[in-house]
Amino acid sequence: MKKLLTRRTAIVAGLATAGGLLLARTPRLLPPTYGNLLRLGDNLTYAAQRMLLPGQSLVKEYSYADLTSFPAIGTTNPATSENSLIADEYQSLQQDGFRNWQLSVEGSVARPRTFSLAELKQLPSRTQITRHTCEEGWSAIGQWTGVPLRSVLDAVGMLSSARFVAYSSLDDWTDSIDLLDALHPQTILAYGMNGRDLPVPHGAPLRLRVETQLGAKSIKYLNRLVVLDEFDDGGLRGSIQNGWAWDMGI
Ligand SMILES: Nc1nc2c(c(=O)[nH]1)N[C@H]1C(S)=C(S)[C@@H](COP(=O)(O)O)O[C@H]1N2
Ligand SMILES: [Mo]
Repeated sequence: MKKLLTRRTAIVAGLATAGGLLLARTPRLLPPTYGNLLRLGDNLTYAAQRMLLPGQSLVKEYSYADLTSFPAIGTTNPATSENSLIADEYQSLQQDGFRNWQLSVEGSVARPRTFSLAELKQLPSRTQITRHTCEEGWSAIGQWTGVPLRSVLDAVGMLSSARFVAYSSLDDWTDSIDLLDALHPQTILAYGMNGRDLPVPHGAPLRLRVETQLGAKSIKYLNRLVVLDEFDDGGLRGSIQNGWAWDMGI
C-alpha cells in the first residue's frame, strides 16, 4: 500500500510537472504551489483542461422559466462591515446611488483609466441566464446583464504582453483569471440581475460573472481590474494563500 501511494504520488507529481512545463514558460504562467502536492494537482487539472477543451466554448444558457431563488452569501452588505474604512466608503457611494463609484482599470494597458457606472452602461451589453455553482454545494440560476470584460479590455488597449486579469473588490477580495477566461464571451461585468439593477446583497453596483468557473471567482463589489503579464497570487488577500484553489474551472 505504501509503495502504491508513493508511486501514485510520483505519477501525479510527474504529470503536474509535465503540465507545468507546457504552460510555465518564462514569465511565470502558473500559480505557485508553495510545495503543496494538492496544488500540483490543481495545476495539472488546469493544464489538462486548457489542453483538452476548446477554450471559448459557451456554458449552457437557460430561459426565464428556469430562474430560481438566489441566495446571497459571503459579504452581503459592505456598509455593515466591521472594517470602518470599507463601511464608510460603501455607505457614501450608496448614498448618491453609486454616481461617484468608479471602476479602475490599470496594469498592462495602453490607456489606464476609470469608468463610471454610466460609462460602463454605454458600452455594448450582454444578458445571459446561467447557473451559478458555489463550492459549498448549492447552485442557482440567475439572469445577468453587463458589459463583456473583453469590451472593457478593448477600450483600454490591453498590451500583447498581457496574460492574466487580476481583480479586486470594495470588501477586499482579490483573485485573477487567465486571458482565455477574461476574453470569454460570457465573462461579463454585471450591473443588472433578473432585469433590475444589481442588488446590494449580490454585489452592487458591479460584480464579475465568470461563468466558466465556480461562484467564488465571480466577485461582488468589483472596483479594480489590473492586467498582468505574469501570474501574481494576490498576496495574503488572494485566494491561494487563503487556502482556495486558483483554478475553479467547471
Ligand atoms: N466581494 C465578494 N465577492 C464574492 C463573495 C464575497 O464574500 N465577497 N463570495 C463569493 C462566493 S463564495 C459566491 S458563491 C458568490 C455568491 O454570490 P451571491 O451572494 O450573489 O450568491 O460570490 C462570490 N463573490
Ligand atoms: Mo461560493
